[in-house]
Amino acid sequence: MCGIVAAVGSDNVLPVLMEGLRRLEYRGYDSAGVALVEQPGKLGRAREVGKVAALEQVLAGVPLVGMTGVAHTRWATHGQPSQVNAHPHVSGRIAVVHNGIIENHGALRAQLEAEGYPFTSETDTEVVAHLIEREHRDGGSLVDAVSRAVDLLVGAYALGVIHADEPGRVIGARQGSPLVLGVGDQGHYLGSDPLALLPVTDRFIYLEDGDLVVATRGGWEVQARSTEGDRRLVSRPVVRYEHDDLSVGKGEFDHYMLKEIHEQPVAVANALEGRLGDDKVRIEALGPGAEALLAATRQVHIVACGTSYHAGLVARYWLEELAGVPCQVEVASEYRYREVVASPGTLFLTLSQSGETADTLAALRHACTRQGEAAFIGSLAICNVPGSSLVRESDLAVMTHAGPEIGVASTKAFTTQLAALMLVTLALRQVRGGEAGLTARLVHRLRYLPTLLGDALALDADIATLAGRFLDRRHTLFLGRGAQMPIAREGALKLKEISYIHAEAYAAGELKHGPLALIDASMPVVAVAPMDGLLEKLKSNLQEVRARGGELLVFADPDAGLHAEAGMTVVCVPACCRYLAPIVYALPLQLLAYHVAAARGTDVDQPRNLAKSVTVE
Ligand code: HGA
Repeated sequence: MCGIVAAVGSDNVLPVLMEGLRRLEYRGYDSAGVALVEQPGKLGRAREVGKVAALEQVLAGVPLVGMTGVAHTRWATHGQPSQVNAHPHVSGRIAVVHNGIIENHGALRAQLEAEGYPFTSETDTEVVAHLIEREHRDGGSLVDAVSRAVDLLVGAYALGVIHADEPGRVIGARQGSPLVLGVGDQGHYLGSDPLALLPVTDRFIYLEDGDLVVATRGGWEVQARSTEGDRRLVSRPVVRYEHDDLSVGKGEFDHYMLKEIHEQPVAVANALEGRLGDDKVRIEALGPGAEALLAATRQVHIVACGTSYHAGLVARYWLEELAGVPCQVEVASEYRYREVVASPGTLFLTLSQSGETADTLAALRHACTRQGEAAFIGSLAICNVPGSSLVRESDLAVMTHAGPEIGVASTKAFTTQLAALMLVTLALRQVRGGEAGLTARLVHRLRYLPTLLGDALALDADIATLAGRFLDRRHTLFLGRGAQMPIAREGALKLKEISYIHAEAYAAGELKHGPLALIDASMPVVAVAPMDGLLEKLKSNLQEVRARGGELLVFADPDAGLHAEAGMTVVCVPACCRYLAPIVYALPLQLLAYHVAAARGTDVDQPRNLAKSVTVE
């Protein structure tokens, strides 16, 4: 999703800005731009559609030099991807970059047009540039003008603002979209993600909603809105970033996604590290207050988006069966606008790779406002990014330790979320006095899980061969039952997001209630068939497909009694216990999606129209 980088230093900051943009490329975007104060009174700007490399080419012809600047990668929400819509947007001698959505942009635009401001783009962002210009026109400080301007905005924003007459000063503002201040020795920086700034600093201030920041070469100050509504200087902690740098590259792999698929044994081992005792989960290792929070839990609401939502759907099966805790799972974009009824003792559990997913954060805040009703006892976030908004705003955060995930299509973030959810499930089972024998067996199997995942990855070459069958297909159906149904959904999501082949997933028992009508020889059907109590039911569903000429690709347990026959290909997945099977079976489906997409020649790591870290609603 959109990325912001801004810098003020004692040397030309263009290289810092461009490196920052390159580091944000993995999030997906459609255009890029940069603006610098070249000399007092003079702004230089370059914008280009497409990749950062295209912007670099423009800059090679017309180099910009300056010690103060803002830069942006845009993922269009308002107005098509085009040069005129790319950020920075300029009004007078002010340049602005923006992440988020200004919801009242229509009314503000009409007002500003009536006042004579000429609009050159279709974006919501341009109103922000003109508003700041209007508020600054009659003098006063730039930060006060930004403050007055943002008070007029409804919606979400992270902003970076520079003024041609104020070299040596960058203003930032945050409301609902992430923004950090990087504290460096050679200058100060703004970034929508600390990863963008790691070459120049590992010290960050995570700005809070309502904050304004003024960064200069030698210092910074943060203003927060007080309860009386005015702004006051506040002190925010400087936090050292303790995460691997993403500059590790793709290594021997063609794409980050394939690398991340293959990192899963290590990533899941890291997610489990230090959290398993001899026969139990070490609840204290889940974080301070975990035991008390889980002991008070009578029900769980899981809220997430996309792949994380699928992890939540798997967890519902675990939580109800293994911990006896009622659980509901919902996509955050619906939950946040619903009058949710929660029974007393409800734990609000969110899942997000980045911890900045706008809908999930809004759902958390929505649930927090309802804590007054005493139904919600607290919030637990399962997240991959330390210091992210979700982590900071939740009562308890269980980190997944997956390491930076660069591919837009989530893989290792998903399986590490599942590992963390299994830990939370077993912890709940323990505090509720669940039978200890099964807990101990599952703890032992969790220790063995990374090895099992390594065995599943050995299917890579076979799956690459099978992928050829999907290349010219337009539709695919994925089937699963029980806790594998969300895995089928995740398999379909992976395939559609990176190969652009339409894929749907169904609980196999639902076939006869509609989707069976789609089945013919041109519709491949992918099924997941581990050893569980629903295997025989699933086999009957597969027969229903075969009877209609559907072509089956089944990922099955070696002892499932499923064998290759005309119209059915069976790929044996390493034998595993039914509770952990969703984690193991996720891998072959990821590999299938990857190889189909790679063979179709799509942009696997940055699929069209999609973005990582979905910071807009
Ligand atoms: N609304 C702005 C910025 C979009 C954004 O933040 N995307 O992640 C635009 O459309 O330019």
